[in-house]
Amino acid sequence: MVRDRSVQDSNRYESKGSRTCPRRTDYYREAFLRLQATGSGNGGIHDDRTEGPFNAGTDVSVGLYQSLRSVSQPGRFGVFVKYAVLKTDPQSVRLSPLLMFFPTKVRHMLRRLIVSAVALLVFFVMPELSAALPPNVVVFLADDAGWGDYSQSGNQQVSTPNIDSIAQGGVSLDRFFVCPVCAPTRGEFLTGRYHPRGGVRGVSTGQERLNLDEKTIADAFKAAGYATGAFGKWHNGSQWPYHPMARGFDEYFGHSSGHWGEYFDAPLEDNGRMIRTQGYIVDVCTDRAISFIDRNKEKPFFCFVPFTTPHSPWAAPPEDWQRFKDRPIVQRATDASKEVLDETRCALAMVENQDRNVGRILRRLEEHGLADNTIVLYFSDNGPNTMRWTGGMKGRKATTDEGGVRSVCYLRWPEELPAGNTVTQIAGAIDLLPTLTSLAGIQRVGVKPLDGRDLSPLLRKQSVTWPERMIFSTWAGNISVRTQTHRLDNSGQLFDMVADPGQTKPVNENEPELVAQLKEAVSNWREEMFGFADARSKGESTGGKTKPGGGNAIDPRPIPVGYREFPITILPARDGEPRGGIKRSSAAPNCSYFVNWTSVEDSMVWLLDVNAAGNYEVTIDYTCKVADAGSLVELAYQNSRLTGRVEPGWDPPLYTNQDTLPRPDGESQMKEFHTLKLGEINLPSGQGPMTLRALEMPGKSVMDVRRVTLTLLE
Ligand SMILES: [Ca+2]
Repeated sequence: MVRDRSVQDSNRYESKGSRTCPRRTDYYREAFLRLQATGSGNGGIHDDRTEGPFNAGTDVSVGLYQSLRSVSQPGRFGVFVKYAVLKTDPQSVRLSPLLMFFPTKVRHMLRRLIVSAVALLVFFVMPELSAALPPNVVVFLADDAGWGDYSQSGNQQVSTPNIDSIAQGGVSLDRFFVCPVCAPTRGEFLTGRYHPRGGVRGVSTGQERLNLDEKTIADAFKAAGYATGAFGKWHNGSQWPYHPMARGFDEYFGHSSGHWGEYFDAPLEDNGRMIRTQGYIVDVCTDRAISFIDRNKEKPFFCFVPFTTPHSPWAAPPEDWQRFKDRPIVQRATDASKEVLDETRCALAMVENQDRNVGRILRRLEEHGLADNTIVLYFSDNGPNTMRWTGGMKGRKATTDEGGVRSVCYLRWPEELPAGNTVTQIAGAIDLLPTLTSLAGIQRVGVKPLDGRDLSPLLRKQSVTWPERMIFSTWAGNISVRTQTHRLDNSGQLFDMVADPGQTKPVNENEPELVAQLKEAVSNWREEMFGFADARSKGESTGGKTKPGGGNAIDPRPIPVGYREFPITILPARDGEPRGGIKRSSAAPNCSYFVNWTSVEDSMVWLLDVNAAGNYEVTIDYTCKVADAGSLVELAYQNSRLTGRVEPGWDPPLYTNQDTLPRPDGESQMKEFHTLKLGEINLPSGQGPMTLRALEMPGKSVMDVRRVTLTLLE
């Protein structure tokens, strides 16, 4: 297996032509060519089972390959020599015919001597080799943190030394643009392409899903032999094969929804199964990321840590809130009249908790001796979720103004990139896939054209020609476009972002040509993304193309069910449609549950696409007033039916231990749901609605429903 992998890697690495830094296999090959020349002078080490210079001395090669990861760690250099000598069969060393007259014993000794000499030589070139190891990658992604939420940005009300250290030890991308909301930014990070191309059109009800024909950055790192894991909020599709473990991640822990109602002792998904955790959600997800790093420290890894904060609910750990609850807020939002000071305090308290968790991971990289050869990236997915300090920029989350789409972006790689570098060229989330794959010297997977650029020449401070570019932002039918110097906002006003970074004085009259050029660019971009060139209100027909984002209509793409490799399908209320009197527990569907089920006329529906026909176990996470227990419910899909009773009654109070501040109106208070085993149903393959309704309702209501889970049985 190991040998196969080394050969695969040789092909993969070899095909990359434009690297500025030689990678593992180049050194590997070079070392062996050198060693061959130094060996017996007649082929050196040779393995007759394979051909070509690369495979010569395969066993030593394997030893070298396996040792490359460990040599970057102090005190482990000797492992290689021992391993190579033990591993190599001296009989595979071909000696010069001139030496053949020596007795067998002497020839064997000579062979062993050559192997040892080769091993020692490789040992001495190891320091050089270690510099060429593929870097690990750790990507931190904040949720709803604004550009202004860090001390590095000049916010004196918050202290983020660990996050700041990434910028100080590497590169800060000064004008880095993400999307106005969460799922689109994640889609752009994953694909290097503008999110409408990949079908990401909203943040809930299935609209957040990234089309299955898109390939992700994790696909690329996984294909290159990296261990890959994601720990936190996913938000680009929950059900397999939209699930992160079908999008290039070997493992996944967190929640795949747009927001989560429990930040303390949260129920979270552990590789497909819901489990109850203990502690604060960011601490818990960081624990899992650290465990992943510990388990994979011997091989290259790609560790994605999409934090769930400071997205609401307003729930900060008590020790962080204690520091902030009475803190004066003196740096205010651009529109200070709309700032809620306690929300600012809570957001910053959550950012400080996040900073502490970034520090835990950075320290663990140090402890493993991996810090120098690990690319660490930190950015956020949109502007701040409340009006708070943004350094004077206009806009917040969900707007296409500068403050809604500008994020910090810090990237360090101590072994390769100069520290303290500020890149002033505009850049964005679309650039991260081409940049990270280029830095790591790996190929991307997939052939669809990228919108992003490889920023690595800028990160390396190389002098390159860097053509002018435009970066587009869109949400809910609004589009703005940024050049290096200007922004045309969604209403067609042009701002000089150098002279007027707060977008206070339109300069349309002074720059009619630029206005016309950018308006045309927006029109073309809209046509390319959404299928129509004119600005129109959201919700209108788009002739089958991706609609502009916004709204909570159920996405028309059905929910895939029934894959042997991942038999569990979770159907949250978020992705279902309430009919009759049934309502969502909150206006934002993401962490909602169905309530007000008070009639046998009511139903809830999920549109499914059943891949594998077969028997499925059905469970329902529910609550039900004790007096109302005993309803007979029916789950129906095409001609299949399953009925069962809702019992026992289970009516816990809403949690009271979650909130530092009252949560936003659109978000539900959560409670402890109980899992009802409804039974087994045989589902035929194909598409159609799956309906849950009541046949008998002895009390005043049926139940509240958080999720239905289908598990394909053997
Ligand atoms: Ca967000």
